[in-house]
Amino acid sequence: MSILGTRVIRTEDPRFLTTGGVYTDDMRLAGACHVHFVRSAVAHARIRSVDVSAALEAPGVIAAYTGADLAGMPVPAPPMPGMINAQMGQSLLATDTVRYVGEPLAVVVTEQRYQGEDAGDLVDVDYDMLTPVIDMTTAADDGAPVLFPAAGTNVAASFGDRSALKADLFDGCDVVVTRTIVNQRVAPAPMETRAAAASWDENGKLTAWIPNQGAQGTRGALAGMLGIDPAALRVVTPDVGGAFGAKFGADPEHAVVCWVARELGRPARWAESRNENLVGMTHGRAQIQKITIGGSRDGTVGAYRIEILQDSGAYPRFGAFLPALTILMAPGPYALPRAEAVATSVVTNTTPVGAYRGAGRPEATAAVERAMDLFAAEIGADPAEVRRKNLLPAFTEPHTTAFGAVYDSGDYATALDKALAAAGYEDLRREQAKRRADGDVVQLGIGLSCYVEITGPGMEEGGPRENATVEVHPDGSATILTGTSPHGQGHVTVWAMLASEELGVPVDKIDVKWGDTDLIPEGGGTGGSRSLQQGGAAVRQASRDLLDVARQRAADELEASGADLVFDVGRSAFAVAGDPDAAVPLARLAEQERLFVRAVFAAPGPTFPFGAHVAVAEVDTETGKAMLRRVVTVDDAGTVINPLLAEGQRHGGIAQGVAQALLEEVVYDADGNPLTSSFADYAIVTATEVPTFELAGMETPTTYNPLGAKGIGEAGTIGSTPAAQNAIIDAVAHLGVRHIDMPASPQRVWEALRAAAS
Ligand code: MCN
Repeated sequence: MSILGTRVIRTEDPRFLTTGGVYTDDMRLAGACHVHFVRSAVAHARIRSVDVSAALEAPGVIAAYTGADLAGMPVPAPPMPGMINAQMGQSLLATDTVRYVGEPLAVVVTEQRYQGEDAGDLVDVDYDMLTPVIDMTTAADDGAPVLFPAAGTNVAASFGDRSALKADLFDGCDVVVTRTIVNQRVAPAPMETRAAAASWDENGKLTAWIPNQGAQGTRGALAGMLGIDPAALRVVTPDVGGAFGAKFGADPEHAVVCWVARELGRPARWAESRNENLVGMTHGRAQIQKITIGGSRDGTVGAYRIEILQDSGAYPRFGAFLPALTILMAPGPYALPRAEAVATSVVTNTTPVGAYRGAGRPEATAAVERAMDLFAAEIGADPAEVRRKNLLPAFTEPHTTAFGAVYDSGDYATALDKALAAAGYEDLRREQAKRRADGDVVQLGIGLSCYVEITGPGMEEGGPRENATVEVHPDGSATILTGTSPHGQGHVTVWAMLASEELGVPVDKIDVKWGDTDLIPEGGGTGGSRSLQQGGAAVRQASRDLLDVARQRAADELEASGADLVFDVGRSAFAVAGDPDAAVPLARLAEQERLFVRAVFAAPGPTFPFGAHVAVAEVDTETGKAMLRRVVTVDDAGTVINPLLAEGQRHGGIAQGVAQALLEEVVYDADGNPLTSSFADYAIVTATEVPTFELAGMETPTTYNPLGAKGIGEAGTIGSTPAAQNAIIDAVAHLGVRHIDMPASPQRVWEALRAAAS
């Protein structure tokens, strides 16, 4: 029986549950000093002076540095040069201008960590205040203060041609609805905050321990910021306590820690506080979307347009590029005869925006799913019927959308039907009708969302790819080296399952290594839910290639022809066909000479998982309090290799997705002061706010990799947000409410009810 598709329990967990993980902050580094960042207290100002003299006198202080000390360091252009305004790079420490509260502008270096907290308070910064730009809607206005005078504009990037938008796009539509909606800024808030430890050896080689999503990408980013040859840098990834997209590459703080270690000639380390994390780590989402949808009264959509405004924060990072992904996925799973999308990314005096679980695709789904509900409400139709009417028919050959996405395979209507059936949709509508008729204080809402998303995108020439090395040892164990970088996804278990399936080596005798650039110089890391379909596929390929090498060795050993040998997975041995006693185990073939193979799997393209979510909410019409009662989902990620892990990914994703709909929001005041810089103010989701999720199964394999697998890591986040938001709005729709922005806090719901009543 195949091990694939079975619920193998995570082999990672015994260690986590007994001795515990070893995170960057746990790395022992003899003689290390501690770096403490002094961060801007204001959103926008010229720095008149930074006086570190008092800090230098404080106990335990070894050194203090300001932007002036690092002035010679490179200022890397934002990522995706050519698309993003190259004049908007960030110095490692702010030199003349600070552009957001929390921007690092100086460091104090101390013997003990606590000493840095105290000494940092003694650094005296004299600011010359500038008018901040906080509201993204006014950032591009004439006369708005410009963050980067050299750029002469606050526009970091534009996507699509606004002047080409068609005036007649909605001609012929019986009904046209338009609405501006907010996809609010949220914080990734991983359990482990950012950290770094750095040490240079006598030959000038740097080793940097950093929690990240891909050591190779981190090495490239770090080398760029330090102006050193990547070959002179080894990045090691210790255990990582969650990343959610925000630990890709490297941040200025990581480079500063490395710089300090070189400057002082001793190891240096840093671990940020929760407070720092909430203002210092990139945020996610942060879009305002103007959506317009039109169609006929029978429920057929004729045209759809989305105009996106993206807040990139103070320095364009991946966030400035997010709208490109939103546009790519704008039509979702629907066959929209006419569709248009444009986007502008602006800089504001707020924390930079980066990737956060789903990165651009949840924003696309939220927009089109709100549009479907607005349209359905306008024509008085059932939202499920409107969706079904407009979904693309099932396809097995690639389908190219108007926005250039090539969907590999899909069966969206079946996903919707399965989700509706699992939820008992008709019964829910009956229950809703009854409560409405009875005028109950607590009303019931049913929210739907259909989604398709892109996983494993890659800009590499020749398509996305990943490498794996598989080695069998003389003692019968095996080692896998992978270019992916798990931080909670369970690759150790699944990569071992994949190799075990081919080689017959038991899962618990397979060691999986990643995240050390000396050991594994190349790799794409983990993001975009790419790992299984590319990294996992590489493990299978390397395992099969290894069998080819081993077959030849076995043939020599058994004095038989390779063609006459069969591989007996149960015994992990080659045997002569028809003579099972004439056999040689793989382990023995590794005795004379190492038995290993490195393979690169190249995918023909990204894959497009899809699904449908149904959320059921109760809303107290007197207080505005919304409670999520059920979340029923179908998330089709092709062939599932380990259902336990895939379901775990769905659980985590759904929780983070509904959190955006219900609770989470990064808020600034008008001066750019963050109002949500602790967990007392940033309402991160907890188990209390979510029901037990009901997961229905559906697997439509892809032909893009031999596993048939698509990504599952972000799907839950993408489908659940609009389902939960739509459910809350649906609960009060009969009272005249058409839209409530996220998070649907009691205050917002209550205000919407008041506005509808008047
Ligand atoms: N899997 C499977 N069958 C499939 C698809 C996936 O069994 N058809 C399994 C895989 O073997 C793997 C897991 O599910 O163990 C997720 O695989 P995949 O969808 O390939 O996603 P990645 O491993 O590339 O994970 C990335 C994704 C992203 S982009 C974010 S953001 C995210 C997420 O994963 N961040 C996470 N899940 C997270 N989970 C944790 N605990 N922490 C994070 O920071």
